[in-house]
Amino acid sequence: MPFSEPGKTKFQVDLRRHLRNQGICDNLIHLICEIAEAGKYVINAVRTGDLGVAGTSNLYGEEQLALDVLSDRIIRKRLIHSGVVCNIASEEMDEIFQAQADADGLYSVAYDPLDGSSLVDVNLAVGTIVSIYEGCNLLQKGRNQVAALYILYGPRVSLVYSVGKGVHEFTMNHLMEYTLSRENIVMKPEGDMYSPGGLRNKYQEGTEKFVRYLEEKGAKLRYSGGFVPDINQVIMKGKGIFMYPALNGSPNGKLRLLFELNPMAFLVENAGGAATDGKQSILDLEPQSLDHRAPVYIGCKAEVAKAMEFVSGN
Ligand code: AFP
Repeated sequence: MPFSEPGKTKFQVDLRRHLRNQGICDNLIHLICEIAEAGKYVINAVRTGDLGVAGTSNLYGEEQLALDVLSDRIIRKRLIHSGVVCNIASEEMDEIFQAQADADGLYSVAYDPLDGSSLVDVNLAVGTIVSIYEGCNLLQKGRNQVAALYILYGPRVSLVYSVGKGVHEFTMNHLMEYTLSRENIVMKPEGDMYSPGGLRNKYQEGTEKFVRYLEEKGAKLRYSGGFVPDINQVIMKGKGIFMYPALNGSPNGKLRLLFELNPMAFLVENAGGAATDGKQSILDLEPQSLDHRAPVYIGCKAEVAKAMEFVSGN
């Protein structure tokens, strides 16, 4: 039974209450609420924290910012103390961390604590991305996720989640409480917006042709360089496509399957969209390693299908 029916005034529905209405187990409700709570400390760090470098680098050899390390520590501590997490993988950690031994009712979490952190010093929107599986195995297909969410730190702080029963948005109010702002979000079958990542002069032929197709049909270019705000724009406007394609010299693109693509593909598919690497659904990719990267075209079904046509050449 949705909380918000057309024409009915929406009373303030908090996250925990909405989760209880999803028919999921208490441990998963507790886990998602703990992650939401951690977001309050991350946004505080983003707004006031040190913008300098941490003096370390991550699994991908990328220089870590102090905010990357701090955000990662905030979220990891919350997960460990939640009591319902078995294994943890973070984009900022080199290997999987076991919070507790395998047992019934536990979950494993892969997360990017502060995606787009290099945008904070120019005051652009950034976000936390979270992928949740039952049990202890984090290297399984994204289709097996039991939940995915992101927290977007923009002009407003919003949290978007799905447990496989629709996609729902919560907005943080003046008391830093998350209240329901959009419920059962559904994307249009096609749209007129595109978000093209990567260097255009490194696009492969199929991608170049696809972008020309979009431009000729008058699609508007919207790209911030932050995966979370760019995907949020596609979901909330209900239209368009984001891509970070295979590039000449980088056949797997840039974005990470476990920490970025699987959770966003889970959310977009649950909102009626699609996500592909150009050949198959992102959610059906078998993760090969923690740092598995893949090309991505994600958004409205029609645009994603068109991208596959151009990219696969048939
Ligand atoms: P950072 O986390 O290093 O800032 O990268 C952000 C990101 O992983 C993702 O959020 C963007 O979609 C993508 O990189 C932008 O990459 P380009 O800067 O190459 O367009």
